[in-house]
Amino acid sequence: MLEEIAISRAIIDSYWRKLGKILEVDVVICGAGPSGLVCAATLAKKKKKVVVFEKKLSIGGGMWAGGMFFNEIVIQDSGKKILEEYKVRVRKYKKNYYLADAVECVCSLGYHVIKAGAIIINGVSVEDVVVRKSRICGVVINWSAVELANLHVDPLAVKAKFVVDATGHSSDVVRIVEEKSGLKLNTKIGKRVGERSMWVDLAESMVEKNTQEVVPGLVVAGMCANAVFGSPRMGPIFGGMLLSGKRAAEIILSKIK
Ligand code: 48F
Repeated sequence: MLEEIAISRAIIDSYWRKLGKILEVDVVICGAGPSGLVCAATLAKKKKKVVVFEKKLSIGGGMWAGGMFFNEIVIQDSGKKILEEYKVRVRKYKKNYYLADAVECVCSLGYHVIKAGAIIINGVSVEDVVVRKSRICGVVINWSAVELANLHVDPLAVKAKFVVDATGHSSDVVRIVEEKSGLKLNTKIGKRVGERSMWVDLAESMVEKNTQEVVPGLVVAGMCANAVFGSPRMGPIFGGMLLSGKRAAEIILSKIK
């Protein structure tokens, strides 16, 4: 016989343990879009303790819907190799243009993130950071539903050696750091430069270079990196996002003790 209370207790006990595990981690990744997911999988494969906070219920960010809900994504040679590492089936369209099913991409990336040992917490937003001695050393989180309902509920904090802003166009974490920390970003103006209009080739070539530690302890990845450094958007091509996620992980791996 199945009991209602046993189900509730199983969920509470297990979630409680999960939350306990993520209070102090090596890396917090903010946002489970393509760049955040690749970053998480790359770090977790190297045995780093990783948690991904995703404000929506679903992971995948802008990857589900390809371009304008046509759920096919385009990638170039460099991105193709990464998708294949994650067992996504890639089809050639023409030289240097490949296609993959958008849903298969998100599911495969998510599967590998979890199997590599990273923990994904969905429905939770990063709403602030913790700063000590001019270094970002954690994030402040709350249920996304709290923000949606405009409730006055205080958040909780999580400690991390590194934080990755992979929140996409909105670059939420960098905005918070800029507004509240008094720290200067390592961009040419010391602040977020802002995203430029679409220019696929330039945007894709810049995103990996823009993937950097912008203030001590905070690395930017994916579309956030282009928004912070003033590069263009690229639309529904995803190679740069995947490469940026990998690059963010490599930067952290080279610095983390
Ligand atoms: O937007 P998103 O997919 O970011 P990305 O990895 O990829 C960008 C592409 O999807 C596309 C593009 C190029 O191909 O231009 O847009 O850079 O994923 C960002 C994720 O972060 C979540 C958001 O819901 C999304 O799933 N997110 C945003 N703000 C927060 C957040 C926040 N404050 N806390 C937690 N998650």
